[in-house]
Amino acid sequence: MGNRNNSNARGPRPDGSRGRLAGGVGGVMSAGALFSVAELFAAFFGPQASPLTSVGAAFIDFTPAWMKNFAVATFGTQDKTVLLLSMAVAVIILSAAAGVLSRIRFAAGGALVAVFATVMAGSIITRAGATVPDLVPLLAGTVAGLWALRYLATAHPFRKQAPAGGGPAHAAPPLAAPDPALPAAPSRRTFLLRSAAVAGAAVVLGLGGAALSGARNTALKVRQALRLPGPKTAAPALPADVQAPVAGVTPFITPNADFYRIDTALVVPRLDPGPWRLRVHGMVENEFTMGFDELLAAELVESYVTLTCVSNVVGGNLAGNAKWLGYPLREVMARARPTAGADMVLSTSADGFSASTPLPVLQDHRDAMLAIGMNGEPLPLEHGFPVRMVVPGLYGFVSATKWVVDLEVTTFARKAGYWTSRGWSSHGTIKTASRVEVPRALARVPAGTVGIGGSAWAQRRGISKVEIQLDNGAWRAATLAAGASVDTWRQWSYQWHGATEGLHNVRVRAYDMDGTLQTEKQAPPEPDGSTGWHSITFTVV
Ligand SMILES: Nc1nc2c(c(=O)[nH]1)N[C@H]1C(S)=C(S)[C@@H](COP(=O)(O)O)O[C@H]1N2
Ligand SMILES: [Mo]
Repeated sequence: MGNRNNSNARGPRPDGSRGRLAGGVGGVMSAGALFSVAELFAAFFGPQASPLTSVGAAFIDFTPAWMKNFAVATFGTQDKTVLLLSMAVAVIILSAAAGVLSRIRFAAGGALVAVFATVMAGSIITRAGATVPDLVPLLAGTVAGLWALRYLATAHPFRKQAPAGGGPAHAAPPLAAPDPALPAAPSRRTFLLRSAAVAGAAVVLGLGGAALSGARNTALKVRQALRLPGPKTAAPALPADVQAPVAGVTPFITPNADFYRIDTALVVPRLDPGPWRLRVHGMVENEFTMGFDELLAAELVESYVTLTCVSNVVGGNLAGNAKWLGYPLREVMARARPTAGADMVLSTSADGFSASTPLPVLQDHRDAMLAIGMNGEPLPLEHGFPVRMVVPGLYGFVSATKWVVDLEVTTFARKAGYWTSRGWSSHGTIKTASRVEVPRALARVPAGTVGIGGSAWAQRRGISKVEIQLDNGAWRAATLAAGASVDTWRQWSYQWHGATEGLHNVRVRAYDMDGTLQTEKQAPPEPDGSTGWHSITFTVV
């Protein structure tokens, strides 16, 4: 024990580059110990008690808007993978720094770990629904991390054997020739063994912790066993020809597994419908809470609605169409009875995301709902299980709150949603959009007749006409597939006969039911949705 207890008091150790390497390795291993032990403990608290989850969430919340926009624009729905990787890199760099420092002066390395732990504690305690006991896993993890740091810092990385007499291993000149007479105290071998032991323990504890919280979480099991009730009013049957007759056009109904996913949740919230409650409050005469059973027993509606993300670029694929089953928000608002002056409903999710929806939109006759079903199934966890909002005509960032738990009737003057406070608009009516899906950009297609097709949307208004332009020629009317409702996208097609060999360009534009032409003006997604006509180039061979 003498070694370990004294190492702390030593001055700088000229370990050189190998010493720094060992310090770095020790630091990273210690971070592994910290996070895995914390993960294990977190299984007994909520997901917010996991430092990985909460730090990740804080990372997302504090990422500057421009960087987030860049991430979504560049990596699309892969943005989370990229975020996880950059977080991993940050953790490795910071923990390696603590490790290197700990070999020079253990107290300094330990202090740095304590600083990191404090920052993580801040990110945990500020999560939605977090309480002080949620800090226990972090505390346990920090103790384990500091222990591992010490355990590894006191093993010498490159001296084959350590000096006798209980003297600290690192007190001897680092590059001194090993003295065969000395007993095998902390040495390179010890260091490697200890590193392997810490790494192994971290992997076992981390995976064990994840498995344990998986087993303790009932959301998946409850979802699997859940039988949804039927709607009081079923969605009208889809016309036979909603699908444009061109192979390769996006399916009219997006299968749940293919539905785009955009949210700030690093770890998908796993809410048990049993204790789930929706709190309705604020500027209302009647505050109340609703449980999941109440929703199941209520008169439900069913409706096809195309969801669209404001981050979608011209021609992009952040849009999806599903048959939703849910309880009308109009009924929720009627029961709450908003008071004069209220003009917005701030919906908040279990993980702290929020969206500002204009109050009238939740009171008119559109099928704005608390959705519990998606294409005949309970909502998939990543699409908001057990309950989310679906509001025809508005971008998701101001309406489609997943894992929703709170509706506050308020005003735009008083409150702002998650993205509004990060540079995006407070309102988000979906803009008319159209895109070419076939041929794919840069495709090579055989000469003769070329099938061209795609989708267009103007939720709430509906699409009345789509036109295409070939090689900057005259605009020609495309054939519209049948429409399901004004709230869904509409497919179009065009058969180009006698296509000649060479490079070609096709451009598309749509008109809504009011006869208003989609604007040609190019605009980026920020702050309230992209605009411009989509065009692609392909080669006829
Ligand atoms: N809880 C929560 N709900 C959310 C979001 C979020 O980040 N968190 N993102 C919104 C955005 S920006 C969009 S476009 C839609 C996407 O819904 P989807 O992932 O089911 O396609 O969810 C909305 N609801
Ligand atoms: Mo979005």
